[in-house]
Amino acid sequence: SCPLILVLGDQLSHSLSSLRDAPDGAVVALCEVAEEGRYVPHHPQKIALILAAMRHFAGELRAKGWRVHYSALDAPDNVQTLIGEAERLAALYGCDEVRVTRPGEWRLWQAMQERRDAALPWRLVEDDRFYVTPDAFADWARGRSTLRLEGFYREMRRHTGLLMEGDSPLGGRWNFDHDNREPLPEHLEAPEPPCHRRDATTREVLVLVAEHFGDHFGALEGFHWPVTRRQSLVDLRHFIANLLPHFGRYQDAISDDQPFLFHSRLSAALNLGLLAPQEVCAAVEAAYQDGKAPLNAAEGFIRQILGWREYVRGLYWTRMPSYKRANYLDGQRGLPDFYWSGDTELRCLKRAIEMTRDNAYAHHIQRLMVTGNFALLCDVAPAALCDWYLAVYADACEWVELPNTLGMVLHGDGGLMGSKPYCASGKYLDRMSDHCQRCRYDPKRSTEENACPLNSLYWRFIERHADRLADNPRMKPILGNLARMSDARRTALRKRAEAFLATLDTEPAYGQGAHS
Ligand code: FAD
Ligand code: DLZ
Repeated sequence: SCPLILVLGDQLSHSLSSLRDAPDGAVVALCEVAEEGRYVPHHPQKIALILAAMRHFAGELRAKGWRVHYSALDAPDNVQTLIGEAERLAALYGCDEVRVTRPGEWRLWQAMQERRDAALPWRLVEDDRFYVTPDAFADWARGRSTLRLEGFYREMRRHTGLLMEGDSPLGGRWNFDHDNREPLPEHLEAPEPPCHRRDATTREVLVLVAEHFGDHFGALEGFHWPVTRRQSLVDLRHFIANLLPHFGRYQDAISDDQPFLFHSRLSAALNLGLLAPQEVCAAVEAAYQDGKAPLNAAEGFIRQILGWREYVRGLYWTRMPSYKRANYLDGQRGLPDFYWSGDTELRCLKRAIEMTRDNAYAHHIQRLMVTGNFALLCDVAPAALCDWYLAVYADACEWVELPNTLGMVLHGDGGLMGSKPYCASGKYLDRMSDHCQRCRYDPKRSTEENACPLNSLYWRFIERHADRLADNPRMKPILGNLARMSDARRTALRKRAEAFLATLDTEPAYGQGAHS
């Protein structure tokens, strides 16, 4: 007898805990199943990335001597769910347990936990590819009234020694955000991302995905994700050599025609396990120490991975499953239809959605301050927005998507993650992007027919939540501005916002996501 080791599509690391100390004869299973492709309508590039990476990883495991069973999506006996297929294979190979590393979603974790004492028991092992385990995060969180990133991040810097000089941060500061808020200068162009060769395996997957998931939102043509560790390392080297030096400075910039700017595009490779966060942070620290990147860039980047990425994962595992139901600002609107087409006259949203469609990617500020901010100002229901973010990005895994969407974008957790809602008017977009110059709406106007809708929506949002936000010291100046506004101005803003909202076609409002 022997275990069946189920390796999921985002567990493609040779150091994976479930593969450690496996007895001779253990069978490793990788299963392509329709259910994982459809529980939200994933972007075809995301599905192609995962299946191509799984197929390449299976090949590498075989080459290392593992006994591997690979269930292809169109295999006739495939039962098309992860649990069902693993149990079928365990029976087929006479295995006495299914072993799996903690999955990245509560949905699967719970289903697996429920089978711990079944006739064919499932055994979950901790995923130690992160800096912090959920238990260690829970220890840190215990007894704290707020769980802000900053405190967690400092502790992580001390713990790892990254960018530290003894007990002090290099450069004397923990945070160089102040230097990292420049819009893009007019003629600065970021280098193109590396173009990876599509071998026969990848080409086969692209055909398969077009056939099975061609009805999902998203274009396949521009697929250029790294599908192996080797290709991921090419992307990492490209980032360090060509992008990191500018990363900090233009971290918050938004461009009408450059989708990637100086961002790394490493999130998908990291989340699938093709790269380890530790090696990425070490490479960035080394680039700083070799004088190849300034400190504000290195610190800004390391904070995203050592700080935000670990922090949101900790929150996810300590707060689920109730976290997913939180809706502090009571958003009830369905998702505007144009999130699935880009068919809107708001230039910033149009471009962010088109880039998402073409690349299965939008950078952080587009996610937070364009598609996120608009949904926040329009009271979109968290479940509707979360399903969209989980579907459309190649890097989307619920452990990282949910806290970012529900917590950071929608303030749905009432301030656990962010000390105030990240709401912004058209002025912010005008300052940080070049969209407004090409938009039919004017960011400097608020109530006229050609006024940027974000301006009136912003004040409607502040008015609607004034009571909830009154005790928040960071909201006081904005609430003061609202209080000083004349009644006539307030009414005009409210009217303009309501008139705009009435023109939005939305999916039916719903309180529960498709896969809740
Ligand atoms: P870079 O800008 O180059 O940043 C470097 C790395 O830092 C990223 O690769 C990522 O691993 C990490 N990182 C940066 N910001 C965050 C963050 N806020 N939380 C966690 N890690 C971060 N990231 C995902 O990996 N998967 C998601 O499903 C996801 N959903 C998001 C949804 C919303 C609404 C928002 C606002 C953010 C989301 N993010 C998500 C975080 C972030 O936007 C992406 O990690 C980033 O845009 C990926 O592009 P990049 O690799 O070029 O990032
Ligand atoms: C996202 C995804 C997709 C589209 N397909 C598969 C698949 O066929 N087989 C698989 O093992 N994993 C897939 N995944 C990733 C899983 O959805 C992911 O492992 C869980 O959501 C937990 O993070």
